[in-house]
Amino acid sequence: MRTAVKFGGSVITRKSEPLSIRSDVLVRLASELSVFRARHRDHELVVVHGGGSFGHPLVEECLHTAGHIDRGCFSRVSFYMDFLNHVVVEALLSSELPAVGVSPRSICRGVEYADCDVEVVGRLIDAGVVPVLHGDVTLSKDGFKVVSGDDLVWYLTKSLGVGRVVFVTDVDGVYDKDPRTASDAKVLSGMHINEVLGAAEFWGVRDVTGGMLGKLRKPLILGVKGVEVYVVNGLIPGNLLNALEGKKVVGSVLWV
Ligand code: ATP
Ligand code: IP8
Repeated sequence: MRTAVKFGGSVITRKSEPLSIRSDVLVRLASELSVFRARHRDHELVVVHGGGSFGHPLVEECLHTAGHIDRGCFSRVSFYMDFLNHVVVEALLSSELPAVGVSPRSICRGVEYADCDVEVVGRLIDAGVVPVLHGDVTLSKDGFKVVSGDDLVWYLTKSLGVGRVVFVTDVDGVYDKDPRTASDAKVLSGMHINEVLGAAEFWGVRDVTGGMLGKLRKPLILGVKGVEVYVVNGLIPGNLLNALEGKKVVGSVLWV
């Protein structure tokens, strides 16, 4: 079986503090991934990480000042996303995982729902490597655009026969309403993503790639089917490992 794991920017970085990595969380997530791989040798993994406080604030600033992603912005965002990718790959290597960074801007033309030559990613997986992609900026026919890590997850899922997707975030799953303002807010679980979209409210600052709503809408648009989807809190130790092993988690277990 193939599993795609998204290390959300909300969990591996502090999204409200520019260029700030949660190193302790990243190292623990890497070790959970490593334990999983050691226990399940036949199981293949692909990792994607988000932009968090390395991607989103920079892109927002460009959109605010220039109104679009210009050349300077493209190169700055590329630099910081590569930096974050190195840190993530380094954490995985330190946990004995054969991780290799793959730069989406080198294989994707963007944009809306990614459009990438993922064949190389499939070959790396076949070779026993753990490819590590990330939300990025890319050159599309309409200029420089953002490619969300979420879109990449779904694109890879559709193209490479992924059977389980684990979104690691900073929340206890997909809530029906904002738990900070509604004391009766519940985590939605055991449903098709379609039902979740009908039952959930989405709040907060929509980051440049659409936040939680964006994550859940894309598989329906791409026509992804037959996939188990976990949205789990990566701040809770053991939660990622449990999701990978299909056990009980603090989070939402959904399907599409
Ligand atoms: P990044 O895009 O940087 O990789 P991420 O993938 O970790 O980040 P976000 O896109 O920030 O995650 O989405 C997670 C956030 O979505 C949560 O921190 C929460 O504030 C927000 N959110 C909005 N609506 C909901 C909802 N119904 N249930 C759970 N979280 C929600
Ligand atoms: O955080 C966005 O990817 P995401 C990447 O996975 C940038 O949505 C550069 C903002």
